[in-house]
This record gives sequence, C-alpha cells and structure tokens, in this order.
Amino acid sequence: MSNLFWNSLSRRRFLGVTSLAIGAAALGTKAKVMEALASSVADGTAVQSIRNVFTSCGMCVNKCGVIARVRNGVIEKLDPNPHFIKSRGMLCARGNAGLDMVYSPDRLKYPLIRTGERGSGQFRRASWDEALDLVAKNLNELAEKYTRAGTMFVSTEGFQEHFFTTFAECYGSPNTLRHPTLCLSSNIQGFSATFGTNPTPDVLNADYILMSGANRSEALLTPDSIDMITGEGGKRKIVYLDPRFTKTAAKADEWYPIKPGTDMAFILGMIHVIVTESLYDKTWVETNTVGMEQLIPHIQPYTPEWAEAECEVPATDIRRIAREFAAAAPKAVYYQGRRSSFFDNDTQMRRAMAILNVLAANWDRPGGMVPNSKVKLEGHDYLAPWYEDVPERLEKGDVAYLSNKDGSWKYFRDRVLEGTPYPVKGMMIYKQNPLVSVPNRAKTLAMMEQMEFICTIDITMNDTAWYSDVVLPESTYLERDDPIESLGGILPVVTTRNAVIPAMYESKSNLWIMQQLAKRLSGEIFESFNFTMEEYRHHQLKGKPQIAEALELKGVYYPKTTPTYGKFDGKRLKTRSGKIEIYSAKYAKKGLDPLPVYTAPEEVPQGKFRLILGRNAYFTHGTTAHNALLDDIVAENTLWLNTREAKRMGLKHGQMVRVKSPLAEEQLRLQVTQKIRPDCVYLSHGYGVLNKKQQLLQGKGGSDAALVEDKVEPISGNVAMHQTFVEISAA
Ligand SMILES: Nc1nc2c(c(=O)[nH]1)N[C@H]1C(S)=C(S)[C@@H](COP(=O)(O)OP(=O)(O)OC[C@H]3O[C@@H](n4cnc5c(=O)[nH]c(N)nc54)[C@H](O)[C@@H]3O)O[C@H]1N2
Ligand SMILES: Nc1nc2c(c(=O)[nH]1)N[C@H]1C(S)=C(S)[C@@H](COP(=O)(O)OP(=O)(O)OC[C@H]3O[C@@H](n4cnc5c(=O)[nH]c(N)nc54)[C@H](O)[C@@H]3O)O[C@H]1N2
Ligand code: SF4
Ligand SMILES: [Mo]
Repeated sequence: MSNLFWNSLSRRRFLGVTSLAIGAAALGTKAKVMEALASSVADGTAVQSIRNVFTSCGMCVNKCGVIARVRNGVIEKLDPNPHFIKSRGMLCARGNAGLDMVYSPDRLKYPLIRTGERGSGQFRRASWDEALDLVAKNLNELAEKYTRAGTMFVSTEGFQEHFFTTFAECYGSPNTLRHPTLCLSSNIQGFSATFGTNPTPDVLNADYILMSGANRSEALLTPDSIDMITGEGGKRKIVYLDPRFTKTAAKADEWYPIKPGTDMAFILGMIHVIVTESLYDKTWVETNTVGMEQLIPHIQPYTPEWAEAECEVPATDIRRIAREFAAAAPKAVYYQGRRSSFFDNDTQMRRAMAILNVLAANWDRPGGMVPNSKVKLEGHDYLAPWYEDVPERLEKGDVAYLSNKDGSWKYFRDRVLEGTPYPVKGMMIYKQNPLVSVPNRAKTLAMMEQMEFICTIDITMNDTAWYSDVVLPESTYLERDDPIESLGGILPVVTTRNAVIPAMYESKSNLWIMQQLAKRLSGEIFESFNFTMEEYRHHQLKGKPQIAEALELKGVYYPKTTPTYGKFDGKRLKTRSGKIEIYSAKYAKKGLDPLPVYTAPEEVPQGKFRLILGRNAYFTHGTTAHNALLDDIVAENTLWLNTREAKRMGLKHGQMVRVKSPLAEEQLRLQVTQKIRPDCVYLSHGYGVLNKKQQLLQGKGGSDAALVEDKVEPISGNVAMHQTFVEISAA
C-alpha cells in the first residue's frame, strides 16, 4: 500500500500539514491526525471526511507502525507505516485484521456483573460506578481477611500494562504474575547467565543461521521474519531443526526433523567439533570469557556420533555444519528463538546455544549476538504505600531464579491450590487469558473456583472473563491513546499509539480504570495515578523535543538507522566475572550444573504420540481465532498426524479424532500430513473454548491448554509444554 499512499503526497504538503498539527495538538490526547492528507473530498452528494492516523499495531508483541485510514468516522483500512523500519514495511495478516477487534460482535461493550453460577455465562449490565465500587469493596475486604498478598494480579505485556502492575504495587500485593514463564523465561535465563543480558541475533547481517524450532516464517517477529528470508550480502545459509516441516523449513537451506527435546545433544555435538578441531578464535575467547578450561574436558564425551544417537541428525552432518558455522564466524548465529517453554531442561539447552555463539566470537559484532539498545524515557513517579503485614511472593523459594515481577505461573498456581504458605483468594486479570494460555486448564479452573473474587479487564468475552465475577471492557488499541513506548533492539525505536476513533460503547482505557479504582481505595494511591494521558506522555518525553516531533511527523522515532556494534568493547558485562561466562560459577554455587549437562527426554510410550505446539501465522495465541477476517483464512485447528501413522491406524484425512492426554480428551479434525515426524502430533492454539459468547469458535477444534500437562523447568520456572503424550482414536 504504502508506496501508492506516499507517492500521492507531495512531501512539502505533508510537512506543511503536519507541522500545523504540531502547533495545534503537540502530544495532545487527541489522535495525531494527518488531517487533510487525503483531504476532505466531495463525492457529489455528501462531504466525506478521510483521516489518516499514525498509531501502532496491537495485535501482537511486535507493535508494528500503522497508518489507519478513517472514513466518516469508521476505520476503513490499516496500512504499514513505512517509517517503522523494524517491520520492513510489513503489516501481517493479523495486523490487517485489527479492524475486527473494534467492530467484532464479540466485544465487551459495558461492565458486567455475574448473576448465575460461575461459568454459566449469566451476567447483567452494570454502570461503571456500580462495577468499580464492587471491585474496590472486594479488594478492601480481601486485604482485611488475607492481607494484600491475598489478591493476585495477572497480566501480559502491552502499552498500558504498566498501570496495572503499578496499581498492584500501590495496592500492596507482591503477587504479580506475568506471561514470561509461559513464554521465554528459560531463554532469558540461559542467555543472561552467559552474557549478562539476552542479546538479539543480527539476522540481517548473519551469513549462517542455525534455528531450533524458532519458526520465524509463522511465529512472526520483526524484523527477523523478513530478514531471515532476504538477508544482506547473498551468502546466507539457514539450517533449521524442527519436528515439523514448517514454512520456515520450506525457506531454509537444510531442514532436520530433529527428535523433540534433543536439541542440546545437537549443540553439544557441534561444540565438541569446534573445540576439538580448534575452530574458534582462541585469543578472543581468552580475552573475553571465563570457563574455557572447564569446557574443554566437559565436552569430550559429546561426540557427533553420540549426538546422532540422541537427536537423529547424522553425525556427518553435525560435523559438517559445525565446520561451516565456524568458518562463517563471527557472522554466524545460533538463533535462540523466543518461546522456550519446551522441556524441563530448557535453561541448560539455551546455555548450550549461548556457548556455541561464544565460540563463534559473534558477541556484539555484525551478524552476531548484539546486546540491545534502548532509548531512555522519563519514568512514572509513584509512591507505593508500605504495608506492615504483607508476606513475600507466594512461590518464593520454588525456583532457582525467580523474577519478582513476573513470578512463575506453574508454581504459583500449585501454591494457591495448596493454600500454602498463605491463601490467595482474589484475582485481578488484565490482558491475559490463563484458561487458554496456561497448561492444565483443569487446574486453572480449580484455582479460580477457590477464589472469592475475580475481575477481568479485557476487550472480548474470553474464557477467563466467562468465569469471572466482574468483567470490565477496555477500549481496543485503535480507540486509545497509550503511553510512549521505547522498544529495545539492535535498532531501538520509540513509538506510541494514538486513538484512531473515539472509544466505542462504554469501553474505557486501562489508565482510566486504574484511576477509578485507585480513587476508591485511597487518596494516597490515587496520587500516583493523578494525571491525564497527555500529561503522562509529556512527562515521558521531558527534554526530548526531537522525539515528540518525530512522533508527530512520522509516527515513530529512530535515534539512528544503522546499528552500532562493539558497544561493550573493553567494558564489564553484567555477569559476576564481568566477562562472558562459559562456566557459570553462579550456577555452581546454587548447586546447578555450571556447564550444560545433557539429559535425554522421556521416550514416547508405545501407542502414544508426543504433543507439540507452535504458532500459526494467522493467529496470535488464543486471542484472534474468533476474528472474522482471520477465520476466513483458517477456520479451526486440526490435529496433524504423519501419513504413515494414519495409514497404520486406519485414520483418514478430515475425519474427527479423539485426542486423549492424562488430563483431558478433546476432539479435532484430523490433518494427515508428511510434514510431521511419525512420533509427534501437533495442534495450533486458541480453539476448544469454554465460553458460549465468541461466536466463530463455538463447537470448533480442541484446546491444547486442556491437554497439556503442567511440567516445569525449575531454573527459570518456565512451563515445559512438550512433555505430554497423547493417544489418538477415531471419534
Ligand atoms: N498451549 C499453549 N499455551 C501457550 C502458548 C502456546 O503456544 N500453546 N504460548 C505461550 C506464550 S509464548 C505466550 S506469550 C502466552 C500468551 O498468552 P496470553 O498472555 O494469555 O496472551 P493472549 O492470548 O495474546 O491475550 C490474552 C488476552 O488479551 C486480550 N486483549 C487483547 N488486546 C487487549 C487490550 O487492548 N486490552 C485488554 N484489556 N485486553 C486485550 C485478548 O482478548 C485476550 O483475551 O501464551 C503461552 N501459552
Ligand atoms: N503469528 C504469530 N506470531 C507470533 C506469535 C503468535 O501468537 N502468532 N506470538 C509471538 C510470541 S509471544 C512468541 S513467544 C513467539 C514464539 O515463536 P517461536 O519461538 O518460534 O515459538 P513457536 O511458534 O511456538 O514454535 C515452536 C516450534 O518448535 C517446534 N518444536 C517443538 N518441539 C521442538 C523441539 O524439541 N526442538 C525443535 N528444534 N523444535 C521443536 C514446533 O514444531 C514449532 O514449529 O512468536 C511470536 N510471534
Ligand atoms: S507482526 Fe502483525 S500482528 Fe504483530 S504487530 Fe506486526 S502487524 Fe501487528
Ligand atoms: Mo510468547
């Protein structure tokens, strides 16, 4: 789109128009509108108003820059903002389908209070005052009965999440529970233990990329998904390991259907080759790292032949790939992916990946592992009151490295169910759908069942809202002004979200909701939320007029458009030794393996299959399957089963099958395909819902959250989602 759009404008006119807008509304709460860009045109009968608004996509974690076109008050089209170079001019299918978030019949329109049994779906419409009074009353009563730690605050990343977690802190609960232990905690842990931070692979400039189940052609991350294909310099080689032939496999130079849970064997085999054949830069490693002398003896038993027996990638290939990788160094990366909730050895597997990167000497170099940069904005000044009687986080001590802000979902839920060391009886939920995104749905339901009060703030009647006592409608990302957001990366960027249209129905922004609750709790707490979004954004950009101006003119701000490498040259890293830690003394002290020791996954039992999970390019988690525009592309989730196995079992493509795990049984349509290993089955995420409201989901597909057991990786507290075995039979 964008070329057409921009070509139709003269630059001079564009600047002229927008600088006027700056004068009128610099960082105001009203949409930053390129009014008259397309101008008001007369169609002969009625004057049509057309506006284009800079904003950012809210359909997934990437936050791509958007230009929204509004005709006569209705959002007509979403297009990529060409100035947002992180997405390389792309807006994916989900980004385009954002319109349905606003205009979906499934939307929450006004506050709801439950009238029937939990899960019956019986609610009545309430005024905001009544609903907020009820939430505040419950928060006060819960604090009296169980201390302020007796209410948990559950949320997932988003531009307004900060107000929710800050509210939790001001209310006085230590029990915030965020999404990372369902997602990438083990990744962060493994890489941070090695580098002191979780760096970003410089996909654009890498000549050799190894990927373990990071399905970038479908699990979209910008700019990696685009750069992975295009690269720069034309020398690019991608070696991809995945039990499924995904769209990334189709784009890769080599694909190996690795045995699930054995990537660490493959990596250790490669390290063995690189170390024993001295294929690494000894001077660089000596200067920048600690622990090579421990790694050399440690790696001896992990020969490629040993690795082949574990991971089923031929030893000759492991040897060749190791040599090719070393030859391409430092422009060679082992791409760590994002979701690392695979197996219970995941942190150590990521440690092995990190160490292989160290041997490529690619730290902070073009085509290597680059530490993130971020533009610093002014923070939110708030004062959280101190409450004497509040205990520590509920699951403190259960995990080797627990993040105090994120918590660990698996351990936390177990603690709530046990009621130890103290009861948690209140649940506040913002922008997370635990009944769909946390493994072992029955346990989540049981946890919710024992709650005395549950409040969900969402935009749609998802399963979690369906089981709540009060449901509050937030306005969608296209109807809100959000805080300025600084996104870290190789090229840091500052972006924001401007309301494209006014909030529909009675929906309100999360900031407004938190303010109203704070007001009802105490004047002291309200003080920390006593500002408008306009004032907040002004404060964030204090002393940075260049960012304000760029946001007005371009919708985004880039401090620079080419990467800086070598930022850490000669500097201490945030590790104990100040250097890259191949050997982790910190782990040793905690009784953890200081170097990655291989542990084999449990074998698939006779007559069963390993259930594996992963993304689909057209959905975001369990959130978008009910989106009418995306439903046209993918209408339900299916169970992938290998052709040979289907034949052996007499099962036919398209028939309904029962999928039975130790926890639940779900029914799905069978997809017979050669694109998966015979010992695995796969289904995508977001179907088999419990609610009766999301129209397009009724009676469709099966729930992975119901089937998947809640195994866990104990160093980071991340769930391990690929350790469930299922039986398949005709339905
Ligand atoms: N079985 C299985 N489980 C998984 C995964 C998997 O692949 N399979 N993936 C895991 C991963 S990596 C992650 S990150 C998590 C993510 O899981 P969640 O954190 O639960 O994320 P989503 O499903 O994206 O969104 C949750 C809710 O946010 C709501 N929402 C969207 N926009 C807004 C808004 O502007 N305001 C408000 N208030 N609500 C909004 C949506 O309607 C949805 O109900 O799931 C994890 N769980
Ligand atoms: N379209 C779309 N894009 C997204 C998201 C989305 O919901 N939709 N979510 C975003 C988020 S929050 C995240 S965390 C990322 C996740 O992105 P990724 O990190 O790429 O994670 P998944 O897509 O869950 O991919 C898991 C892949 O690993 C394979 N796999 C399973 N077991 C193994 C194994 O043992 N070894 C190997 N080598 N492979 C295995 C699976 O078959 C699957 O293809 O995607 C982001 N991008
Ligand atoms: S990748 Fe797609 S869904 Fe995610 S922010 Fe970008 S356009 Fe939106
Ligand atoms: Mo994630």
